[in-house]
Amino acid sequence: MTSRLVVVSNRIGDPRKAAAGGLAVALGDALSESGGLWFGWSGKVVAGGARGEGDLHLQPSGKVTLATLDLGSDDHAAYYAGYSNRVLWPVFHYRLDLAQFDDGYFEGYQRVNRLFARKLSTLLKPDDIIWVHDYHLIPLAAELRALGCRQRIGFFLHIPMPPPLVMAAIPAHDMLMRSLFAYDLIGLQSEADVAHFARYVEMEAGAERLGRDQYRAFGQQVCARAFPIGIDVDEFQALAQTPESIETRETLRSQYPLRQLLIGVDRLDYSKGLPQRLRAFHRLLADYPENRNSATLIQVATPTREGVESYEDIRRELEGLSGQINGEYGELDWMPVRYIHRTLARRRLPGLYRAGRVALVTPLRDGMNLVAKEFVAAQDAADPGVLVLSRFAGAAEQMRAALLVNPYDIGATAGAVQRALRMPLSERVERHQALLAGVREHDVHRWRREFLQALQAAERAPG
Ligand code: GDG
Repeated sequence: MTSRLVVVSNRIGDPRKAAAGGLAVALGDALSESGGLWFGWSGKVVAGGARGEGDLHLQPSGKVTLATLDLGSDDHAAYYAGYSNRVLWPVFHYRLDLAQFDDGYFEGYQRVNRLFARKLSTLLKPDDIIWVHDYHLIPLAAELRALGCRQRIGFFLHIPMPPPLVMAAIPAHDMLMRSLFAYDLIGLQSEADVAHFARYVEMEAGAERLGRDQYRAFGQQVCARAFPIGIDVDEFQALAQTPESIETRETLRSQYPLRQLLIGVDRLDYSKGLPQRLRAFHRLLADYPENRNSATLIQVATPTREGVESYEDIRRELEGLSGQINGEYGELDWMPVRYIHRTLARRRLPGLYRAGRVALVTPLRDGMNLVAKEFVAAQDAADPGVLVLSRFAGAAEQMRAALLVNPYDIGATAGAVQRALRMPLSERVERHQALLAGVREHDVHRWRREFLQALQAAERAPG
């Protein structure tokens, strides 16, 4: 590709630092290969009202230039903590009950998107190719077009696209969907997401379908397709060979020689189904007593979005549930739940995954879920662990060889965990081979390559 790649995302992350988040991990891998410009919020909040202004910092980092903006405190509160995390995140994860529709949030969201567009437009070259990421920045292309930008602009949504009538509950849903048509390409995680998008634009905007993945509405044309995100399998397997990873696995194995480890690794988010998972584990101990004094759940719940009320609530609920299970079933020498509310070093993750007999990846709704793929990549192929995966994770479309569960069905999930713990070696190997082949096939390199090829090839919107 000859054009320069410009990536825009809310946060710019160094994927090798401890900060968790599938987006930072995947984008860091993509950009360090191709070079270019990475533009986003600096992570710094400066005193100030709703300024719609911010200082731009440029910093070279290898082949990539990092361009970051500080945000004023009111802008940050309305755009990030407000509209992004109290409206779009819950609604796109089907949690209308948690959404707080507030006009001030929406105004801040638009103001910051306009600010991003204004600052970014000063850095653009005519043949740049621009790749915008995620729900924080849906209106960015429309704002850039208003400033005269004619470059190709693609958008990738990392979280689910909700069904039309859930989307329609957002007071500004028509404006959000209309602004998606300023892009040349919309990438979604799964076929289910594409179906929701297609139904929305056909029902609510009278869109015309032009061929398999072209849509025409609001006087514009856009291509929308599924590009399931993946991981860098070789990089993750190399990480499994680091001393920290090996030490983590060996320590866990020596501490729990007679025990079966169940592993969960998630941001502490209500979309991840953590209370339901703990209830299913409780049910496992209650209904299948042979697991008492044996099955141990290590749940890492990485702190995230602290200060947003619904996150405080889920944290309290989890602390209560793990205390309850440990109180009821714990012995002097065995605690059923190890609940860790901290971020682990990334180098320790493969060792943790590999020590696990079973991984519990049971979100109530998830765009994709990279933990499921990382778990599979980290296993010993000769004696692999078993993946219990929610059918509501985007990953379930590809990972059919996992034990798929409905995480709302506590009894059935406990039954699947019981089956996973007792699965014969031959079945574990067979399922793992199928899963690993899929994780390799749909890796992060393919995701990036296919998205960028499709963006290059997208028919230009008129204008
Ligand atoms: C969004 C979508 C989509 C977790 N705890 C620690 C840690 N992690 C890492 C995992 C994994 C990443 O964070 C989490 O990725 P997920 O895909 O599970 O979830 P989200 O953060 O919600 O990401 C999601 C993704 O975007 C990509 O498109 O799959 O559906 O919601 O890589 O390993 N990393 C470290 N310490 C931890 O404690 N170092």
